[in-house]
Amino acid sequence: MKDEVQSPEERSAGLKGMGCSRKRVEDVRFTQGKGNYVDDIKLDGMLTGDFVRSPYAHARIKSIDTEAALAVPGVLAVLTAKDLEPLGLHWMPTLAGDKQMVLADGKVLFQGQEVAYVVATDRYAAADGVAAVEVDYEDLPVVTDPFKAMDPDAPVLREDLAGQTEGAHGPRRHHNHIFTWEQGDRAATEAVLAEADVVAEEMVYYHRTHPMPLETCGCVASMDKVTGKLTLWGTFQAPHAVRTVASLISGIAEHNIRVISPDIGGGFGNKVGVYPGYVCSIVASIVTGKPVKWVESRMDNLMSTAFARDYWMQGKIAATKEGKITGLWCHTTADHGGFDACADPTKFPAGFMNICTGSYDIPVAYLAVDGVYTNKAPGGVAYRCSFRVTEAAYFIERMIEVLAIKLNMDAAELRRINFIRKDQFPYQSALGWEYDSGDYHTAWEKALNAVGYDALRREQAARLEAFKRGETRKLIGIGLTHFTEIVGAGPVKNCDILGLGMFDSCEIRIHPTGSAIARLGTISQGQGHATTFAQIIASEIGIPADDITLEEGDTDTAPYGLGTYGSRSTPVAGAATAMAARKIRAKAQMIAAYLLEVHDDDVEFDVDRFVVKGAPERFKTMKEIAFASYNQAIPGVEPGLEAVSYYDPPNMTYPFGAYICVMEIDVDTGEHEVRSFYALDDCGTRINPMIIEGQVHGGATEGYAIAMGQEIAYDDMGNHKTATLMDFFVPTAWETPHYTTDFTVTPSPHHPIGAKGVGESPNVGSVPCFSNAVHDAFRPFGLVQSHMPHDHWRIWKIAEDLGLHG
Ligand code: PCD
Repeated sequence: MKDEVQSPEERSAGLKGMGCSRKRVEDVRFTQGKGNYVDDIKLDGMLTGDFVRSPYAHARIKSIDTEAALAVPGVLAVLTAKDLEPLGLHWMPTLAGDKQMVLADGKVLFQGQEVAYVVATDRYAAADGVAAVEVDYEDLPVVTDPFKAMDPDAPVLREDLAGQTEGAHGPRRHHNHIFTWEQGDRAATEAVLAEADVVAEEMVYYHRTHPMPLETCGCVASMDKVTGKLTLWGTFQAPHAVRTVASLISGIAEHNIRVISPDIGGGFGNKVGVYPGYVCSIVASIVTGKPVKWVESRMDNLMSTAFARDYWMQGKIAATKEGKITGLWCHTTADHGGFDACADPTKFPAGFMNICTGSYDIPVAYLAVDGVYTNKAPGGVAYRCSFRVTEAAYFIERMIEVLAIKLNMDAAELRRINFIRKDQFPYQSALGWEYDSGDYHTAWEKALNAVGYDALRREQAARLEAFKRGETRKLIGIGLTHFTEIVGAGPVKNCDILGLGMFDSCEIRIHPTGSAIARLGTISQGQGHATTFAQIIASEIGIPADDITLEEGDTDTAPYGLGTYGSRSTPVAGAATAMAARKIRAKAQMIAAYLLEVHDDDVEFDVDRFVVKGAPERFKTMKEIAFASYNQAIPGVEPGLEAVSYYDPPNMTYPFGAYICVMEIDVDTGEHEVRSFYALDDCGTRINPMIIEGQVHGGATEGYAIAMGQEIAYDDMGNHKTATLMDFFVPTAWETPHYTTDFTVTPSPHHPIGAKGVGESPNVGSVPCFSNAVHDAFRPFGLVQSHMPHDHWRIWKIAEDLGLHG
């Protein structure tokens, strides 16, 4: 057989296992238009639901008249809070311990809020019905500024919370206050600040933005009145959690609910939460006895489902004259909109914002976060970052630059002086995390060398001189960032969502002929899980990745898992995959030993087979072993070859990266050109280098959008100003910079294959990098801090304010 003459290296290459840039198996269907998204689902007699949304940001609802709407041909029902109230479904719990109106109950708190749900035979009839619903509003004073929201006489937004001084995360100080979250040692940090040689202080704002997946959120609910079973297809990043929550709030037994996430066109955190559209569609299906589809429009999506960021971070950073950081202080005001619907693990009301000491060895630190209600959409989702890590990274990477200015130091050098050293890992941070592994100095030197840092600084200085001489109107900015992520939630002991511990799972079944199916508790939204997780199994048990089907997202078949967000799939479900595969390998070893008539310990694994130690010509391939497990009675061994693993990670993983951006800025027009962008990522063991590169390109492009133009903006009346793609900047291929990717490999010591997550890293790292480049260009003229997004106008305004327009 050909097989037997192949070298182990050849056999190994044939598996397309870990480390192989295997082509994405998903793309065969995606590139041919054969994906199956929620809106592709068409069921017999299926109805459509659509929302009447509030034009006001804050108003009392005096009446809702549905009569004209019900007369529209094709309209079957119009649901309002009054209809949901007897079912106890007019409000629903949020993931953050708050509650949220499903349909406006007496008042509205943000523009675009769901007021009534129209059910009709098709989308057009539903739209006509929506237009015919008459709502009588009485407008109320609006608060869009989180600081003004805390004024003593600010309007009361959440009347339902009147008199409640205790919130889900401790005492509330004011009627628009949600929580205060404190971490670290305040007294020690303040003492350090008081005595420090140098203290740099700045307000760093990370503006409100939106994940904006290409596919908006949606679902199809189908209640089968005969069997009593509810099937819910939807764009869910956590299908099992949706099933449990749906059961708890609807009272339908969990085994009678089947949740299916079909193909998803990007999630980015937007599809983690539970939205009114899901609840209303389920109710409508129960009421009408027909399947009901609800799919958001682009405006619906940008106006009402999960925004991201909106953190005002006041920082103080202390250092010695030589630049050694001695302490960090941060007070954050978090604008949560009308309801606290953040998607964070329960015990972390500000997510993992306490990773804000970043890549630096900072002995003492203090963080306080105040969550505040305003008349904006709810959400606060971890848009391509593990629960506020991107805010934390932006904060510290700006504070480092601000400190470098104060110290009159090179910011690359300042970072170098303060990095956590390789020998300090596992590293205990001042704000409570244990970083698993890292080698920041090596990554940093590699990055600086790769871009030719010293030469770049010389070029920048020469350009500055030319600018001053009037020979050019373009400045050069060099943006530096070294970020540390925290991904893979993650230890069940401190991470849960609505009480569900954040483990994850994988089940593997080997078929008699040696091919396999694996099912996971996670769900790909474009990341390529079907490609990469099969690669882990291929390397672990020696079955070619091409012979492994990978399935996710159907709660009737997949093992329970907490889903995909927070770059947790590789750290948690990826670990479960390796562990389940190892169970299979252990059983295969027993079978092989039996077949080869030797003791279990006398065979060893070799790529795709077990060989007798010292007698390499005597072996059984995994294919043979698989068949034997189904066709032979093996004493003491159960038939079949299957395993499942539920994995509770002992710690999170801490990927990191060194990013450098070179930008040209036109002082007169405010236009910029990204001349180069270098991204070095360390995500431990790399499963699929090509997919990693794709992740970095995608995440960095989202980061580019956020830093350079994208925002969710409101006017003083709470009108949403950026609810279409005319106003909300999404880069096309035209604007997207060119990226150079690179890597180092520092495995995670506690992960079975040493892998860390990577999907979020490029968003976390690139935003401060782009922003620092803009700031750096104007540093010689005294710019210290200017808020994102750095669109052309805002950059022009920096130059104007600095007097550079003459
Ligand atoms: N990897 C490899 N290696 C390593 C790592 C990793 O290979 N070392 C790969 C894996 O396997 C996959 C990816 O890569 O495939 C990713 O991974 P991760 O990091 O683990 O992650 P995941 O979990 O899977 O995912 C998640 C993420 C997130 S979070 C986000 S936002 C985003 C990212 O992912 N999203 C998305 N990316 C992406 N892509 C796409 N395409 N789409 C989408 O949607 Mo959140 O929290 O949700 O916000």
